[in-house]
Amino acid sequence: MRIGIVCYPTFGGSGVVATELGLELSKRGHEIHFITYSQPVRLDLLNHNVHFHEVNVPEYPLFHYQPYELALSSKLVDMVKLHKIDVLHVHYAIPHAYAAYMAKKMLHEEGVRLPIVTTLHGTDITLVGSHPFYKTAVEFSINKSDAVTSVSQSLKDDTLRLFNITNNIQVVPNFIDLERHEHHFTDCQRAMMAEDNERILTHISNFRPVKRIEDIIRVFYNVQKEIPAKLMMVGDGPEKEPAEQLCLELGIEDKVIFFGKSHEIDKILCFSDLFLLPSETESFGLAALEAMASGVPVISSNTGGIPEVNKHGVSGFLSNVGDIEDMTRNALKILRDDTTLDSYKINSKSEALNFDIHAIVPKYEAIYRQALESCLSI
Ligand code: GMT
Repeated sequence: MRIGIVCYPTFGGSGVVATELGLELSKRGHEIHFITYSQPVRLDLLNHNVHFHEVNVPEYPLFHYQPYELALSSKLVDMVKLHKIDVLHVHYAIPHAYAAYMAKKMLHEEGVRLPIVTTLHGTDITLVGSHPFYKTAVEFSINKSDAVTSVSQSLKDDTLRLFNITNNIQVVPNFIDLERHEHHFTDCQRAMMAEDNERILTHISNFRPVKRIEDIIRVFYNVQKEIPAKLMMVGDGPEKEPAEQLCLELGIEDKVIFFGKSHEIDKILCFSDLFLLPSETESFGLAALEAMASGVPVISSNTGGIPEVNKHGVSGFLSNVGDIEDMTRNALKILRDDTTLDSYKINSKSEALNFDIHAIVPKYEAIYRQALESCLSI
């Protein structure tokens, strides 16, 4: 199939999922066309099966807001016609599903049928999409998609609760390329980060308020009072500076390393002992799955789709949002001795097997085929 993929090209989870999906589909013989405003961060390999088409939005002083949806839907029409794209898969409803619907309608005028598959990722539903300013358009574009998927059962439930949905939503969980998370380096270079007797705790995110960055610092503060430890903070966003300030106030600035955005997530996870994800809401928690695939147990909140990924008492522990004391207790339970830590590491890796890319991607292929058949039969 020739498949168009629309996503946010940044470090966010939805862009990562879309990129990994496209790359895997290309390995399975499909021709992939990424259509977005810049080259996705994890897309470093363009070849005869993987193409990138940039959406340009010319600046014009009359516009207070530059019309990205308009530019995107025009580009979609042009690319679908030029490359004979069979199906369009849009990740993150806003504004992608809406722009895709407009493109579909324009193409229909020219006798071209284009099925649209929309994948809901989380904040497009829970934080942004359900806002009264967007809700009508988001609901419309979900209902008008030829197929809709959500990355967890929890997100599906949220979508049905928050919107008037007349379309079927299929749950297709996020996935992981376990091969990529096998550590191929003989030395993780752990010694560069911490002393032998120190545990390494890690957090990776976009440092938005929803990630509850302060909770991470406070859990770590409690942990390092009990056992020698270091904290690796990976990513960037509005909560990074307040977090650095808090570390200074607590006197733990020497024990916390702020990396900023990194392309070396696998190396960082390679020397990590524990991953912290205390989010306010999380439709899935891809970062937790990436940690587990690298054999890193997870201390997380029990919100949204996280319990579908992190199994309490197996791959780590779940606590109520904001329960710093419970998260501290659980972290210490895992980190207290090497034998216990090793058993959680093994468990995390085997839980990650449930999300093997080779088992999940065929589900998307089946959805594309179904959408294509039903769209052509109308
Ligand atoms: O977590 C973020 O803030 C980024 C956001 C995104 O859309 O890129 O992530 C969402 O999609 C990810 C991939 O499906 C999920 O793993 C994250 O849980 C979800 N984030 C939230 O629901 C807050």
